[in-house]
Amino acid sequence: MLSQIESETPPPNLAALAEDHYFSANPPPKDLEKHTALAREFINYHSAAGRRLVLVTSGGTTVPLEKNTVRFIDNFSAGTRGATSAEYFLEAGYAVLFLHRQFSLLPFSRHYSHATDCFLDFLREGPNGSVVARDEDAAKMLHVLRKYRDARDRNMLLLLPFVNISDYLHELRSVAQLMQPLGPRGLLYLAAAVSDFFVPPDRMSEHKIQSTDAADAFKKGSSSATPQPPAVEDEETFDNFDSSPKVPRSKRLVIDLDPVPKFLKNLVEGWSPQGMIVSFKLETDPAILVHKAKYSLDRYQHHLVIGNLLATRKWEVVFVSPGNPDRWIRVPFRKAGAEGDGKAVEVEKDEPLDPKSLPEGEPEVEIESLIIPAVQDLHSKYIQTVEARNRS
Ligand code: 9Z3
Repeated sequence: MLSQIESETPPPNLAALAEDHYFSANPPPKDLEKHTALAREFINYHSAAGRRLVLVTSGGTTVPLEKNTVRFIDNFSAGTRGATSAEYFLEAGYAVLFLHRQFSLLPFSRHYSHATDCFLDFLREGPNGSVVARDEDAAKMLHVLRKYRDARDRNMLLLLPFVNISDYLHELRSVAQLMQPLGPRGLLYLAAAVSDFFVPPDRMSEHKIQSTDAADAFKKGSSSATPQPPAVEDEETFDNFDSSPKVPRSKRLVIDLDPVPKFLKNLVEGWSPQGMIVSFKLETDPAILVHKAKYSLDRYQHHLVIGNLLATRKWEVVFVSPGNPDRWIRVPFRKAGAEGDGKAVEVEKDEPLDPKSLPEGEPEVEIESLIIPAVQDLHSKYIQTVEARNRS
């Protein structure tokens, strides 16, 4: 009898358990409520207008090593993909909720906030103590400013920042859940470079991790004690220039990271069951990119994986989606060392390009200007399919 009851009990939903555990153990960001209120208003406004809305995630996520964070692990992402994509989504008529790493690139202002030219370089002093754009920059700046103002004035762009991995996941879950009234008109475009590993709160130091034990005697209560160097230092040769094995174990910082739970399944099945979900897959090894993209699609059963390689991400991406052949999207370029009239050409090839065949510097065309119309196309088909299914 007991075994019959047991066999009738549904198996525990592991994804839901992992979600409950993660979100109760990792505290929400302090602005979550404020952000949620802004997102709700923005989403409901566009939902009522029957407009398409895209959540674009952008930039890296930090992994704090201390609760009072002095040190953290970070990644390379500047948010170029996300910020640039947001502009092309606006161009295509989407309302854009831009969930981005604080201080990473933003749509429109990205044209003036990159590392090589400081924004002050674009300005000069005008008549009567005014500040104006430099003559050579004025036309482009006016164009960008008008687009930015138009997006803001028409309430088409909402910017919400996050910093660390746990803030990102809390914000993503809340916003995705709020997007449900949009049905299939909601699009989730997950371009943020999300950390795969983190320090769980129960193993995280409350305060700055100490590099010496100078504070130990003080903390044990003998505040009058003069800190003494540890005896072990006398016995071991300590040489900063030659670590292992000469650096004593007690002097090293060994970081033990747990895997960040993969919440794409929860996103697809629970948080945003009707929205179209586009994830990105980043690799550095060309040999595994397509395989990893397909694996992700198969595992999470969402709608599109856009694969890209670190070295060539501004030149090519590959679309992997169910029921469609893999589709490489490339910006046209002049092949390094190629003969002929030197005109930019589109290379058709079903595998990654050799980075050595690419010209130096940045492409002339932003690849997002090709990615977004292709995503929009798939989104239109997705909306038709879901609406037809809902009608029948
Ligand atoms: C990407 O692959 C983005 O395209 C980049 C953009 C991060 C490469 P930048 O900010 O770079 O323009 O400099 N994003 C997603 C990477 C990611 O973390 N994907 C997860 C994974 O690969 C899955 S959601 O496991």
